[in-house]
Amino acid sequence: MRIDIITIFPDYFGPLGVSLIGKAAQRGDIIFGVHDLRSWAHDPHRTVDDTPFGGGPGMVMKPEPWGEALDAVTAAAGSSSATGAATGAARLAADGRGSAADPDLDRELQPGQQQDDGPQLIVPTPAGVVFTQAMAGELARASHLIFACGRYEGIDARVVDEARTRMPVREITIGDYVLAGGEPAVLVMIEAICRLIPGVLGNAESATDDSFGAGDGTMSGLVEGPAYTRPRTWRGLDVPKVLLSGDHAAIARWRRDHALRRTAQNRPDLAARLPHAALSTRDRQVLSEAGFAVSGEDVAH
Ligand code: JFE
Repeated sequence: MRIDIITIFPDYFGPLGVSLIGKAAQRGDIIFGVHDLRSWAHDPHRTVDDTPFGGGPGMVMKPEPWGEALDAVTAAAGSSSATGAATGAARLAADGRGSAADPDLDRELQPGQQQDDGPQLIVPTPAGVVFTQAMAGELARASHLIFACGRYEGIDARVVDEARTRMPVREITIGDYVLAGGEPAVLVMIEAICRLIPGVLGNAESATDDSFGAGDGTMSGLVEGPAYTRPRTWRGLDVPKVLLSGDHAAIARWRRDHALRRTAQNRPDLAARLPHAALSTRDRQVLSEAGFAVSGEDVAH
């Protein structure tokens, strides 16, 4: 997968060079291009913002540098350079101008990887659709993602309108809070997406192990229960006995009870969406004891 990021703060993306994602980039499984938007601002002050038409506070990002940046990044990626594993060295190009010179090598398709589907643009904004695990899974199958990081009060709306005439565009929020710009949202999305790319995570099963079977990290609608490791006793606190019992059915039941309890207490929004048919009598009892009103529990009186 190729990932381009356009930002006025390229240094913000240093963390992409470390941990799982840094290693995937070193292997060439992910090719990053981090581009300074000001490279496409041609006045002496390299201006990227201007006052809003219609009035109002703050500044808006000018469309011209964005148009040129997207032209350059879409052209430079070409077709086959976006399709998969690079054979060469790691790239985390913080080049300020677009890493236009990625060699256009023939590359084998990896299992689970599809043909080049061209670039798609992702624009973080508080006005976007909410980023989900399902969306991360879809984007992990893409061959080329371009992230556009706004600042100030956002980007002139014509940039997205024009981009939509030539590529898929998603405006995405990572949650209901207002950041000062798109950069942290892009780091969050890249982490969620890249851990789902086959081969990026050390243990291929781990990305789905964090589920209770949905395979998409959503745990069939439940949050995770608590986890423990050694020592068996720490500061007078014991690991729950059942986890040491070797009784796999009892362990599974205990984990499900705790996942149900935490979901009821912390995420009533998720608990309300649990499919009725997927809940056993025991499940309903656990939810009910955790203070969650299970629909239908008192129908038969
Ligand atoms: C930008 C800002 C006041 C935006 C247009 C670009 N989940 C999430 N929260 N915040 C963002 C994403 C985000 C993304 C991109 C951004 C915030 N800002 C700041 C300030 C109003 C805004 O709405 C600029």
